[in-house]
Amino acid sequence: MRKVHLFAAALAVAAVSPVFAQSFNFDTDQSASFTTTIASSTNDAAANYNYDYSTHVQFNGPAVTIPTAPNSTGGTTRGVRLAANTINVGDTTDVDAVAIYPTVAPPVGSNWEMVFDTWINYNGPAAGGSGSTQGIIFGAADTTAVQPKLSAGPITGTGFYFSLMAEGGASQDYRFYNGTSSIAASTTTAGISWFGFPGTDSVAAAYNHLNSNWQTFFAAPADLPPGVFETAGAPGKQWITVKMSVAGSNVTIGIKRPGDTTFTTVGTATVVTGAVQPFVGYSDINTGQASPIGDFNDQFAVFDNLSVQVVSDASGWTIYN
Ligand SMILES: [Ca+2]
Ligand SMILES: [Ca+2]
Ligand SMILES: [Ca+2]
Repeated sequence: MRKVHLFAAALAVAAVSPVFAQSFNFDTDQSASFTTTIASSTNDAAANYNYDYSTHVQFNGPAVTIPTAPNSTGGTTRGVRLAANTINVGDTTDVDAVAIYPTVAPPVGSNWEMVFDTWINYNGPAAGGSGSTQGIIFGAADTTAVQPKLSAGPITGTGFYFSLMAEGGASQDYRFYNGTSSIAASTTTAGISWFGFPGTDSVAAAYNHLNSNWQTFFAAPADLPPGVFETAGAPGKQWITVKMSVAGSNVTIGIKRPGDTTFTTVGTATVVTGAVQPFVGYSDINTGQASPIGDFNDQFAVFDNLSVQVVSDASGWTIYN
């Protein structure tokens, strides 16, 4: 009887105490806890780890005011700002991207999750402006040397990642990349299902912001006050919270929109195993740059309140086996 009680007590403790957890609010410069990996032969991407996003002044399009992130406390307004293909004026050499890997140790377990707030900004009004189509990326790789980027052919490394385009400007705004040794840069890779569609098909329609599921999920507001969300079907210019839950080779993507109290599952995917280095990032999808130059200031994503935690780890239970 006594043995049973001890076992129950151990279970209760394990249930409320993640095996591993790491979180960042970026209210101070936490760059020392990250590896910054830039996918650009010309270094045309950047990470600012202590950016005061309340200072952003929109150059092109309706005025934008970025408030404190949904999971911040005390109204703080600092996060990590990622930008790509806007650092070197006139540089259209290659597709640019930047990824930041929290220096997680020990490596994440078989069941883990990453959660973050993100504001994906863009130049121009609803549907964007010149060269506005860029997006966030998030996933995991086998090493921090992997340089995830969009529309650039296979990427050397093992891992997977997802992308969300800011303003629906691509024919495939919701993407999935996955692979061993070479992460396949295909927008129609089997194994992803957005809102349960298209399953194992390679039909790309579900990846477009014009798809009815995305139009409903990111519905256009009845009015369009300046500084808030403005493009139906796309996540940009508002705070969303993303949760990527990994259970072995199964990944679930959940999103909280402004005001949501629970995550809505928007995607499920089958991924390679062995990707133990989580990352978030930002990428252009082509080599061209926005014009005029002032638009560069509007092209970025902010991440705040990033956490990575092992939610259950079979290895931690060996003592009870
Ligand atoms: Ca913050
Ligand atoms: Ca460039
Ligand atoms: Ca689109």
